[in-house]
Amino acid sequence: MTNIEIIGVPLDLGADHRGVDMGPSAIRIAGLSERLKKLGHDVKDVGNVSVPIPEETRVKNPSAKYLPEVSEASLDVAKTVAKVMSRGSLPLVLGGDHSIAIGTLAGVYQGRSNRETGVLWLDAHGDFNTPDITPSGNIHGMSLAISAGLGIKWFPSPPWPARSVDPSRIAIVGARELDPQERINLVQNKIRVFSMADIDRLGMQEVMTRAINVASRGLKDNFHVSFDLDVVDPSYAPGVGTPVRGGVTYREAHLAMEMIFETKIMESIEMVEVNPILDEQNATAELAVELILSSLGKRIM
Ligand SMILES: [Mn+2]
Repeated sequence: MTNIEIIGVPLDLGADHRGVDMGPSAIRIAGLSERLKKLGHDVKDVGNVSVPIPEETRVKNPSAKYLPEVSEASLDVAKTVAKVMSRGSLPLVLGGDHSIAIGTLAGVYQGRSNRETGVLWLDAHGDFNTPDITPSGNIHGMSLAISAGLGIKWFPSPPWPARSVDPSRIAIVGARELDPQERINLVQNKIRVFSMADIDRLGMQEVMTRAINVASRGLKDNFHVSFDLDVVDPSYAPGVGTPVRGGVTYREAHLAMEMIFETKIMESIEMVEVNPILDEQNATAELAVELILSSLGKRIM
């Protein structure tokens, strides 16, 4: 039994595209809290962090769109996540676009008494751009780089931790669409990327064994899970902001989550980029709930 606290972050400014702001509602409507309780967990929903909407603001810097707004929202997310961890609970953060990870990871860092965490980043993309190299200016494509310490110029410390994630403990799983400069950035920072090609050749079980080892330093330290629903093939997860075909299958996604549960050292988790406007009968939010349940102990037998 785990004490779980659900935090919604209906932010879409990092994607510069409407729809993912409704992600937290869609995931809740799919029965998240009741189904977690049925698994035997103690669940509390702390509600949504309040975030600005695009109608009330405008883009000032095209290479880091809505940066002041995203920074401010991230501070609130960080505070909320840190508070949940200080109560000994596991934060379950619902996005929103993937820029919310900047706040989540800063909060996890604080919750770990200012120690960097490791992270399993399940995503079709690397999210390892910076404002210097981004083709789109959308911060949801930069969140991992910023959390790994490449964002000090744009997210100055304090109040930001210089790094909230240890780059040697980052494992990206399921990548299949990287920007050219982003790829160079990943290589230069020695980030472990397990692409779809690796999953094809090695299988999901071997890839996850290796990825978990990277994130947890051989099961020696807790880690964070950042799950972008676009890692799953669009045939199973149509309701995402930036679908890319050739993703992981329904069973592979569950296997990954079941293996995460078996480690018993997942410390925090976020599910992001569910876009109900593009979804079919809430299938993607439903999948998000199922995957959360697998990561928290649901088994077939
Ligand atoms: Mn992402």
